[in-house]
Amino acid sequence: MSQKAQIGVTGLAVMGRNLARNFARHGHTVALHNRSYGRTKELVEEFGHEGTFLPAETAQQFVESLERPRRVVIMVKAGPATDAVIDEFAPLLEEGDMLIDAGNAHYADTRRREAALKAKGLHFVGAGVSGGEEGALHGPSIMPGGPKESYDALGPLLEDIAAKVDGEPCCVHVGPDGAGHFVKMVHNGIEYADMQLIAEAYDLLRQVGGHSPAEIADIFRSWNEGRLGSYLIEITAEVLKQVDAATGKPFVDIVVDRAEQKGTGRWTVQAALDLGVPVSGIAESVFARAISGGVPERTAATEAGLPGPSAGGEHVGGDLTADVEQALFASKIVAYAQGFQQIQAASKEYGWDIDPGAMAKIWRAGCIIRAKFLDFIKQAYDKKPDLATLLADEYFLDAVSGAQDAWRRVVVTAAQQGIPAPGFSSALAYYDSLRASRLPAALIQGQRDFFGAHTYQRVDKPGSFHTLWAAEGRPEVDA
Ligand code: NBP
Repeated sequence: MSQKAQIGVTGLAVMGRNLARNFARHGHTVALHNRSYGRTKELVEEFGHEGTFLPAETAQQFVESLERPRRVVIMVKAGPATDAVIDEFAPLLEEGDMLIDAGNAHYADTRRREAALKAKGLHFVGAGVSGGEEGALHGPSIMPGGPKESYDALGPLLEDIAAKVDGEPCCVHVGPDGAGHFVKMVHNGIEYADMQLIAEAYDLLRQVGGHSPAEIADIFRSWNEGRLGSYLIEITAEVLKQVDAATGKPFVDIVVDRAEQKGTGRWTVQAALDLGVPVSGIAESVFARAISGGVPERTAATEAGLPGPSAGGEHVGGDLTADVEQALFASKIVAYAQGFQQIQAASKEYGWDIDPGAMAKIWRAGCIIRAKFLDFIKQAYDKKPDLATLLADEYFLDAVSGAQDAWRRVVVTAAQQGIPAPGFSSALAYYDSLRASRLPAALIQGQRDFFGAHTYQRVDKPGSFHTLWAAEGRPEVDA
């Protein structure tokens, strides 16, 4: 075969197909492969005119059609399929070639695969890709991990097809081994939190404010013009204004109110627990979905007639819509602050040296959580790369302190009216915990020392101490 491809894609379902087309549309010759040849054939028949494709029926032909170092993008169902593809391709590749897993892999799998392939002289790049099928075709946000040398050979191609903001690509080398997939996972966790907070805002505007879905769509549309401007706010307005053609009812009213939580949101919380990072916003959003899907429990609660508040009451002290906007913005800041803290903790744990500002930069377009305020996150980390929490940055401090009275009113109204707002209330609790000069953790340490001799530290002198709780006078000893 004379003509060689700069890059190849194996796995040509919706994501792989669109990525391959995106590379071709940018002038790259793209080798194509899929387990079953039908998808490869279909792609060439339907979209062959968009660029230069080299379809291959076998893995061997595919590998032979690639220039060296070979760049093989794997876009298959995450999990055992990825291992199957790696096992098939690794023996056909040569030293310095690259396998790029662009699926939604767990970062621990990516670490394992990278280590195994490194031993064989191959580069393995776990690349987070966000933006769904539209993003894959028109410009996703790309979060590649793996060895830095592989980014030198691969980065320019990825940057070519990535989304752009002011000409700058939403793609950067995140860090070694699993760093890219870790950041993609946290991105998805933040997405969960953002969606939950938006849903709570809608619920309050509907149940307390008495607004119709169409009116709330207008409110979201106006918020989208301001500091909350983001893809998720924009599509929320679209979903809320949608009317069901069959019944004439608002679309949101004909959809079963059970959300799924199988994937990366859950992984984010599991990883956060291991790292000891309180991502309460993301956790609440995963749990809220789990509650929504808990049909037996919800049915039992309805049948038992769990009562709501005896008196409803009004939202007092401020305009509900303006207050909900403040609560939403403040809670969103908390969710992002927690997500970035998790990225920083993992970066430290695994020695990834991730630049948090660069992550905010590559999320500004192409991905689901693209939002205006990511510019401010980028600026915050540019000013202070080791910022302990975003809430300490001037912009976010001002935003949250300006929002806090409204935020509290919203949480009070939700509690008084019996409307679940776990995202808003847990974000507020996190904010109050961070700013507290004393936390009741002191009492917990006392309890732990009482029943388990776990010791405690004193506020007035260094060292570890234990109180002899059973002894007369309960003397304290150095532990
Ligand atoms: P799917 O996740 O539905 O996977 C289908 C592809 O995997 C087909 O090409 C299929 O080949 C191949 N495959 C399977 Br299944 N088992 C295989 C095996 N044992 N060996 C070789 N190939 C195998 O495709 P998708 O929806 O395009 O998603 C691809 C990846 O992108 C996934 O990891 C997914 O999580 C991720 N994703 C990301 C986003 C995003 O927003 N970033 C959105 C959607 C998906 P076949 O044609 O022969 O059956």
